Amino acid sequence: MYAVKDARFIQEIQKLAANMYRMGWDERNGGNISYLVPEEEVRYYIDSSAVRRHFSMDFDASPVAGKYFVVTGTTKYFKNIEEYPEVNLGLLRISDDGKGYDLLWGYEDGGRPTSEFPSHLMSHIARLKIDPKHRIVMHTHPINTIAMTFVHELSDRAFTRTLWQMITECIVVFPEGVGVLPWMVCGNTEIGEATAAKMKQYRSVIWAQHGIFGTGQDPDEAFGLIETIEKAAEIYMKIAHLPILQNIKDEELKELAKAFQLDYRKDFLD
Ligand code: 2HA
Ligand code: ZN
Repeated sequence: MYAVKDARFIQEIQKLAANMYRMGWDERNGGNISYLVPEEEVRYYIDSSAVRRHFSMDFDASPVAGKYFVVTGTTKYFKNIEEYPEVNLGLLRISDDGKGYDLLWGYEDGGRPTSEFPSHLMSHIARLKIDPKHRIVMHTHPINTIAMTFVHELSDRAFTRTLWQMITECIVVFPEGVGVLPWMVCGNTEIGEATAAKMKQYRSVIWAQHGIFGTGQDPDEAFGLIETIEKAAEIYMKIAHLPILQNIKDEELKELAKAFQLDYRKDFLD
């Protein structure tokens, strides 16, 4: 058996968290990550019968029963994940009945998963139905995306259109658009259900005055998606109050979509 902290699936999350911290997105204990790891990768590192602690949940996660997740710990700081993975991360397996999970490694100071774990699991379940290769959910607090939710209309269509107009690449990176939720209390199953409902259409969901959920088939894809949205939002926040002399027109976005053969949200353009 190899040491868990040498596993690629742990090192990928350490690297991801360090990058997110350096982007300025994850102040203090802000943000959380959950990474679905296939059993064939886990078994070289874990004796799955050696359960350290059991937790119960107040919702049904049976669609991901038996699946393994690396999850950031509640109250833990992203800036410390790189140096102390065994305290700040946990490796869990969802129980066969979907009503709880077993801790197999990590949270060595007695910790537990992020308060947003219900939202993460519900998002995983929603994305896996659409994309069997889906693996990761990340939540973070990017500055300009949050700022934009104060001054911009919050419909999926209006928000997506503005982001698409900010950088030519945007419609290529997220042709399906972005979902947007109004401000809600976080950490509960209600926001989890609202987020997962949007995840049926989008890989990313913005929480007004809070942050963003991004998903993908691997850490790079999810990070790249959020990075692109955040950059577009930054441009918006730099120009929104200035007279605009030229911009990308809907007709031009359509030409681009044609050139790149994009399966995009056609009803989001005029
Ligand atoms: O983990 O970001 O939304 C802290 C948070 C809660
Ligand atoms: Zn948050």
